[in-house]
Amino acid sequence: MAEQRELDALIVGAGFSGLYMLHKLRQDGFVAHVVEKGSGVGGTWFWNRYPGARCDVPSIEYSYSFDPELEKEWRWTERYAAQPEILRYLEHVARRYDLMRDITLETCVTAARWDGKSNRWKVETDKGDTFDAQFLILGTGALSVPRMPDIPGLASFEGTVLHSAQWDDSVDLAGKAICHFGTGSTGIQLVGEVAKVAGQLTVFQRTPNFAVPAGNHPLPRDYLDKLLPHYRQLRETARTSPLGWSHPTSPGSAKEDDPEAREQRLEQAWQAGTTGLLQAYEDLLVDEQSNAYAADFARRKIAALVKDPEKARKLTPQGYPLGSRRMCSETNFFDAMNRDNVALVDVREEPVETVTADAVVTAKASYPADVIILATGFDACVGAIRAIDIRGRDDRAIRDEWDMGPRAYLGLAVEGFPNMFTITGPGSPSVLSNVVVSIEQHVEWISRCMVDMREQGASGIEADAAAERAWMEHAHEVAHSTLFPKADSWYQGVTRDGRQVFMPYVGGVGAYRRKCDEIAAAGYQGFRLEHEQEEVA
Ligand code: NA7
Repeated sequence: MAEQRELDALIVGAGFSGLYMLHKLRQDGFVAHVVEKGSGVGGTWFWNRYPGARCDVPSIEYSYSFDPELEKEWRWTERYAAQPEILRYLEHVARRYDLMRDITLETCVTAARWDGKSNRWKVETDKGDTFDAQFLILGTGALSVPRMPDIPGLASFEGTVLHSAQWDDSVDLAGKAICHFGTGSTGIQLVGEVAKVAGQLTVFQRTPNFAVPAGNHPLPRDYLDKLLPHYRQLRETARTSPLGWSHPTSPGSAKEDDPEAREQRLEQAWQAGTTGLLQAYEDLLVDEQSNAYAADFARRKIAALVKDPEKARKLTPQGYPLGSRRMCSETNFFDAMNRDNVALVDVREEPVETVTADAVVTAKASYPADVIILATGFDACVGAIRAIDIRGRDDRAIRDEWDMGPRAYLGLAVEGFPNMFTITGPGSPSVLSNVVVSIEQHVEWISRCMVDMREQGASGIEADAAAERAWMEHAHEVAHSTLFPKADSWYQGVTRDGRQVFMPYVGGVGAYRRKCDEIAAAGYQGFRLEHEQEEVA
């Protein structure tokens, strides 16, 4: 039955963001409710159930820190948790804090309209529910709207099409002819698993990515017992660090080390797994020459890991700095490439002409397919927000407002959209950090803001246009002082007129937190607060 409710806050999404936001607001005495599209909680970890799905941030850090009791009772079994374990953890959190009674599942928020007369949001869902809320909080995730590629003829395919983020585990892949698109973090994990069961797997790659062995391993039973005395300190280190995790980046410059010492340090970092390589020297993401040393090292590793020189050539990234596109974490991707049942097609050299009822056809060959897998990514950072018809002051639509690239103050609030908060929105560290740390920081900042407003009798808060502009300029400047913008990547949004806009904030998690805290302590500098008797619009 359709619901109709008055709330302090309507939260969209029941992933890491929405679950903690609900818990925190309840603790602070607010009436909040979550609306979630999935049939269960978990967000990203609910949807991305493809074989091989795994986090590449250590599990003891990719977890909530807000409650030391929760930390004590959850034993992660692997250094990098796989999707089922993270989903179980989030389900446990939802039960432990009795969150489910305030979560509506299998429901999509379709529209939200700011009513300037009442200073409240009117929110609608696809099930006909209406919510009247003082605050609208978007915990919609940066990577939650799957991107479907524009492959000619795909609609005429008569086999099964699976997107990694909408996986159907009832599809049996054993012995099948499979054509797979996409070699980002997801594709690299998927290919490693699918290769083991497929009859024939053909991987269609557009841009090769740097991939480093994950170095995953089981955690011993007593791991947590040994960690507990230091866990709080480790969390504090993560909170104040540049990337949101405790492992520090090594000081020094790759170009200033002698070749032997450099090789040794890069080897050690490679062995540490995943993003360790990027933390081998502190200048790898700002200095082209230093970066080139590390990139060259990674290229030599690919040549050593992949037996067929032609495959190795195709898999070797060229033309962009290491780390300027998301570094991938691989477990058996390069092994898969060495298997006889795995072929690699570089679609830049051999473009796909069409998909037929049972094959993918290029100028050179026809590749049979029972199943097509699309690991083709997401409408990153903005997709899930733009999917909702959000109307702010004067009926302004966020879809149109962000046509020329997303704009937001601190990645938290948008001018023209009072009392709306975006958890890990564009302009905040979000995808360039341990996102759980960034989520906790945003949730705590938002709840503090709501408590402060309640105490001051304020009914509305809105980012000031000049403060928002200044923040975006600062974020742009910081991004352009690094090598990140030198690559085409999903970190960059594309505007209506074709410009690229770098979306996450690269200034560092710790520095960003300090800035947000200073702004709050200074009475929400850069925001306009409205008090009960005034009208916001
Ligand atoms: P990504 O990193 O966006 O990867 C998508 C991949 O799909 C990437 O290799 C794309 O190539 C490729 N792609 C997209 N369209 C096509 C077509 N038409 N043909 C061939 N290849 C195509 O998404 P992921 O899901 O892997 O990872 C997203 C994040 O989720 C990840 O970084 C983690 O943070 C979790 P392109 O690079 O665009 O040339």
